[in-house]
Amino acid sequence: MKIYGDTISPFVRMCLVAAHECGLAGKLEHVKEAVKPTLANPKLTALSALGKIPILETDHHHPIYDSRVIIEYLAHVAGNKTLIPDDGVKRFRILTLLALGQGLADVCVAYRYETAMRPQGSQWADWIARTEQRINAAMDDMNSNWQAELADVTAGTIAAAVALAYIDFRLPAFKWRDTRPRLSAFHEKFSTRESMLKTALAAG
Ligand SMILES: N[C@@H](CCC(=O)N[C@@H](CS)C(=O)NCC(=O)O)C(=O)O
Repeated sequence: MKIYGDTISPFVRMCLVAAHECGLAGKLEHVKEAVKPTLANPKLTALSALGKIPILETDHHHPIYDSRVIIEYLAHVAGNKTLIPDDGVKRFRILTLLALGQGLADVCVAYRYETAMRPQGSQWADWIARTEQRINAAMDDMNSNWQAELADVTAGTIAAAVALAYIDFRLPAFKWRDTRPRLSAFHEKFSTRESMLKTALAAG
């Protein structure tokens, strides 16, 4: 299997962390492919009309995306039943935490595009303010309402941990730890996992 993308993308990193947690990292070749929001990458658009990363190419050359589907595929291939549990109540709680973590990453990437890549003078102040609120609200929710789920290693906690690491790396002005001690403790512990260390942004 191959996975296309750059670890700086939180969505790519979520998949790489999931691969480690499933014991599949050794079977997944990481093909580094960068993206720009205003330029199509022909290698990627040949695999996915959307041209976004990550894209996984199976051993039978079928493209799979997006990151949520790739994580589910990896868990399926590994026979892993803990990343996305089968049990109804637990399953949908974890999938909702996954949506929260991926949604947080999504707005953070959009915020970065708007504030660091869009030409000065074309930036939309109201959108920036609303997006800051959204980022803070998502982290407040994680800190207040997900304590039980944050104790386990699941697709949900992988998404949360990687989204927070992206904020540390790209949007450090958020200083999110100060008012969120439970989320901070979760992240500190989760970041020591081998899956996180092996995919650390500094590790390339
Ligand atoms: N929902 C997608 C989001 C993927 C995504 O937004 N990837 C960004 C990089 S972090 C990308 O490819 N951006 C390039 C573009 O928008 O053309 C997923 O979960 O995989």
